[in-house]
Amino acid sequence: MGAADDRRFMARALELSRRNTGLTGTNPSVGCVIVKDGEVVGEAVTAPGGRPHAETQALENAGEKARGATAYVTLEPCSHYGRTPPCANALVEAGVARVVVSLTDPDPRVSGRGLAILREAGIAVESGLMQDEGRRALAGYLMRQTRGRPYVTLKLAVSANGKLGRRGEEVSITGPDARNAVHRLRAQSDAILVGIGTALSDDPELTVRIPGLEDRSPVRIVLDRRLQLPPESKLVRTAKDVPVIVVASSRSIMPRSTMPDGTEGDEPVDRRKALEGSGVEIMDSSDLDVLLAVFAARGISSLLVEGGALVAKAFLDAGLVDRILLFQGTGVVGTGGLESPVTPSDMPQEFKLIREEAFGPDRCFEYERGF
Ligand code: AOF
Ligand code: ZN
Repeated sequence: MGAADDRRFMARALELSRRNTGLTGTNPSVGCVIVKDGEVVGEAVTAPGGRPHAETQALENAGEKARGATAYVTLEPCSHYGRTPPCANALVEAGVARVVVSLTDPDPRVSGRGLAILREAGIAVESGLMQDEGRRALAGYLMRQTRGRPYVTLKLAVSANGKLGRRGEEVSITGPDARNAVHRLRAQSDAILVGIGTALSDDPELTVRIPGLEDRSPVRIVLDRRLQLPPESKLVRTAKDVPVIVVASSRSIMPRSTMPDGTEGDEPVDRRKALEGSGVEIMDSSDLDVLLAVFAARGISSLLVEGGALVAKAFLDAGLVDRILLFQGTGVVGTGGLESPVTPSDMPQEFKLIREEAFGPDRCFEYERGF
């Protein structure tokens, strides 16, 4: 088997890995493919919840055929004792002849020891195949492990002339295919965040509404400095089903926002009680870095920032955006249109275009900043 076969099987392992993104908790969603004489004899992805790991399941599928086989794994097999013995030991015991991995595991309990166990047992080990794809597939896990914060995706929808809509009013920028893609994106995220401006003007529910994926709704977070989120909003009304966190702050994380009528609303005294009574959790924080560290500590590995312009700018200015998904519709927003902080023709140079996709008449541009 040559290099092209190695890539083909690793691509398959990566595809498996992406299937459970967002479902494995703080555990990475790893893909494993076991190949004997050019044929796949076992394959698996980390189970929802994080256990069992991919390799143990793939070895179980392969049975005796694993002897002398090659295992392709998107992450270095583990070397620590969890609910089961380490995957590295399981591969040794199964008599696998060669192991090809994409990435080494930054978990301090593993980090190189998994590969060492394999090598010491005389297994041929190669590491680093299709690393870029591997890093993308495991971005949330890697970011949380190495930086102590979630991997942040900023999603924006702009009109053909680069506007985000109008202040205080919901404007349809993209069509149903793009909206569907956004719902799939939500299903893969641990949490989704908007500013109070978006919450007030759009009254979004921020849940996943794709048949079969409804139970994958992420935690919903609103940056709401002065607790302006109305008790009758969809977010608050559904807070007992899907968690809502409102981030209040004594100092401003963002510039002041106003109610749609231009006032700043009532003082937040009783609103705190009302929100809490509806099942909303209130956190106090004035610093985005600290806030993201708290989210990571609570197990949030991937965060989708969905709007609006002020929040997007705050995250960009703080250097906290890892990926931008820019949907562009065909319509033009005329007078009163809100400027988008980034557009396809005005993108900070650290963000590189890695993908472009059509959703019906709309386009999606994906930009990534390496980490
Ligand atoms: C693997 N294969 O499929 C996954 C791995 O809580 P535990 O005991 O499951 O350990 C979590 C760690 O296991 C996680 O931080 C990462 O190092 C590794 N995940 N390893 O061999 C897998 N999901
Ligand atoms: Zn393992």
